Amino acid sequence: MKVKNRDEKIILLIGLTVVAVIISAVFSIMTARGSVIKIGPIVLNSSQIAGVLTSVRAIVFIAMVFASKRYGSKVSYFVIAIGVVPIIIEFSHGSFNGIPGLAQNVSAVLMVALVDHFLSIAEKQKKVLQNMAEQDPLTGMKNRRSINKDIAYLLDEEKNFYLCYFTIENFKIVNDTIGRDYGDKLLIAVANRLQALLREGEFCGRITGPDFLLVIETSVPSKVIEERIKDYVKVLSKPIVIGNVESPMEIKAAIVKSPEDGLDVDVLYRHLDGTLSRSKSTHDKRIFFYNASITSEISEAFHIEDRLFKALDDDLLHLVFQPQFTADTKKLRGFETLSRLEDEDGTPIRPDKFISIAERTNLIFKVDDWVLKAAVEKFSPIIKENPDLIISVNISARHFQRLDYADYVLKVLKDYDFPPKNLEIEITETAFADSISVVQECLRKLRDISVKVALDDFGTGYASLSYLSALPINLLKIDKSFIDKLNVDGSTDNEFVKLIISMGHTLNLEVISEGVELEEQRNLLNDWGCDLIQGYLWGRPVDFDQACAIIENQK
Ligand code: G
Ligand code: G
Ligand code: MN
Repeated sequence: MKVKNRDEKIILLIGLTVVAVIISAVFSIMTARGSVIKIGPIVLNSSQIAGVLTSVRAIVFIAMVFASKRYGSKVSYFVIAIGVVPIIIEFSHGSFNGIPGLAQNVSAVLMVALVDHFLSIAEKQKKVLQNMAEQDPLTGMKNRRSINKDIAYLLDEEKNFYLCYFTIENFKIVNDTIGRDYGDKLLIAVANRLQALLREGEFCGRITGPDFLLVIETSVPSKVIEERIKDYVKVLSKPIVIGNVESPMEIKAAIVKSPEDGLDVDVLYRHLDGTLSRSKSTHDKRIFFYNASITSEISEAFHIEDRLFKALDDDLLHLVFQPQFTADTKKLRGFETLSRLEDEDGTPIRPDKFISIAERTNLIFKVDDWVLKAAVEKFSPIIKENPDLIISVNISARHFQRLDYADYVLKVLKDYDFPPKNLEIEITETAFADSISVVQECLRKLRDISVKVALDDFGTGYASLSYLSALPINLLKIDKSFIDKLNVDGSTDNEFVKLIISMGHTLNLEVISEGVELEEQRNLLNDWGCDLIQGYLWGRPVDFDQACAIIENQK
């Protein structure tokens, strides 16, 4: 395409040059001879003809400069110079008829120079704009647009290449805690590290935020490329020191190769995204190659998301309730509300699966709001008869991004006339991963209106004594994984569970054990002072009518 364009330009330039030379020749002859031309009734003398020819020639010169940036002006000067030669010769013979012609040639030179000058200014500006559109202003690297253009070129040329997407996993934390200026400097340092590593056949750019893309043009097998990428990850993962602040670098790399993994920029990026989201849930690896199972996981997630959407619209989501009892006397304390969803053919979709998919989209807000309303609505009349019963619901950590969440809960409770003291909100430790002060504020508001708060899956996350004592929590739920490991003959796991129970009591919290399946487990927990028990031993999750029957049986 490019070559054809250049050929066309050269042919045009040659054509224009011939025209200019002919005009110059006629011009010289006319001015030298002082001829008269008759075209029908029109009679033109030599100076009139010269005027017409000069104007036409000027237009041809301008066209030449436009036709070729490189040669247009030079060829014009050459043609003008040839035109001047006969005039100079005439001067040497003592004839000065050519003076007007000389003046016109001088003005032609000036005009060509002027047009050429403005054209090169315009060209420079175009280049600057083009650079701005294709350069990342922070790091000076190629931006997404530019790198996509290069990838499209490689695809067009049917080259073999790898795309390697590097992301700095801890960038958000660094940026939020140390500051944006520091964050910017960190990105520049990473860009420099990347660029310093580049070899022939490799180029890179910044896609967005802390995400960089390296393109390696080669057809060597993935195993060899993995070694090369390991080198990159090793260098990029070294802590970065700016001023006197050192930041660890948590780098993950996702890789796709073309043509095997895709023949289209969009498909390659989609596979990179899938590979990257797989990498987020794996903590002991840093380099991830795309494979087809990632696509099937993504399409399964799409399917579940679709099903969940439909379920919310058509009321297909439903609830089950798992009883909780006192560990010693098996007195009913209340129920944990758990949501259930089935596929079109009736097979259950695992709740941890659809909940985690809902959490990645904004559907979790709708799911949890629906669950809260449905649970409160169902149990509102029951609570009137059983004023000590506690109904707990699981709430995703993402709700705490809503500063008014406590007000929202209060409004729901009012709408369904449900006493706040009979509601318990279950949260997991991931709620504190983002901003503890916002969560604290929200939990405090909930406690102020007498809603209870339970800390779910305790022991599996980043349990820290300092936040535990700072948070307004009522109940610690010991995760099932610890209960599974209890041993009548004694073990370190036993000691760990004992420790959680006594720590909970020191902090004035009640403690419940989840997933209690065996009488021996219940005995141990009861001996150690665990307050409450939830598990298959005393009750599986049941539907609302069965839950009501359990309540009746207690009386
Ligand atoms: O019983 P079950 O397999 O449903 O629970 C799986 C996980 O899903 C548990 O961790 C539970 O807390 C969570 N879960 C169940 N229902 C809901 C819900 O309605 N909202 C949220 N956020 N989590 C739920
Ligand atoms: O994470 P959360 O605590 O909300 O999860 C409760 C989950 O544990 C639910 O999926 C519930 O069905 C399940 N569960 C509750 N008791 C038992 C039990 O005794 N054994 C097993 N295997 N699962 C249980
Ligand atoms: Mn729970």
